[in-house]
Amino acid sequence: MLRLWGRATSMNVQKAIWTLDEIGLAYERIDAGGRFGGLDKPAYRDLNPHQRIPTLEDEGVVVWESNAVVRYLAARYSEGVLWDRDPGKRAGADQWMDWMQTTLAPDFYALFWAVVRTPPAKQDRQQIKTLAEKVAEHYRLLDRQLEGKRFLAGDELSLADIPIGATLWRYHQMEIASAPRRLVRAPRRAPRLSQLGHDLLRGAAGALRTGIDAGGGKP
Ligand SMILES: N[C@@H](CCC(=O)N[C@@H](CS)C(=O)NCC(=O)O)C(=O)O
Repeated sequence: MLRLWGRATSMNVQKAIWTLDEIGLAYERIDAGGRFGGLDKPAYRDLNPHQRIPTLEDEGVVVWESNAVVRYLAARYSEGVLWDRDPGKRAGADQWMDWMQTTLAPDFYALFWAVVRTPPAKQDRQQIKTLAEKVAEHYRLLDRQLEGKRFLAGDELSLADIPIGATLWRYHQMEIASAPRRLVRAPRRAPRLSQLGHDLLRGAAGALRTGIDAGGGKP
């Protein structure tokens, strides 16, 4: 059986959980990282030299890096659906996955740490404002991309939506944290993205709800 390592509160693990559930695969998930620890154990390091979560094991295949996990699951188990057979169409979704990791994620994580991981008394409002504006700029770009479409790469859910949708989920968690809320309201200023977030979140795997119920976690 497929085995996924990583706590359900991690945004990167949630991408894998969402993909597994979206495809309808049976899997076992083992809590690791955060308060569960275990990433420094030699057995885990043998699986994932980077010692982060998620890590996926599938009958001798081991994949880490969340977006690589999403791609692997789609390619192996969702050909013609999440894994478009047309390389051009697939690239149309794939580019947004790389954009998420290289452009959105650095600013997004910085905002998350400034807002959620920094106690309110130590929060730097100017820093939060600057970071929130950077994230808002990224979300505005996504909003433009969504013009006339239901999802980021067309009218069907694609590989693009899962990593970016996971950030939206986490974003909504940030809003319910004790942060200066009005500083971090990017999706509200991006109505199409907000709608996408709403649709994705409504349809997203129950596991993502487990994440929010458990009160979030490190990104
Ligand atoms: N680029 C990596 C980042 C992996 C990462 O940093 N994962 C975090 C959780 S989201 C982690 O392992 N943190 C250590 C911990 O949870 O103990 C990916 O996308 O998989």
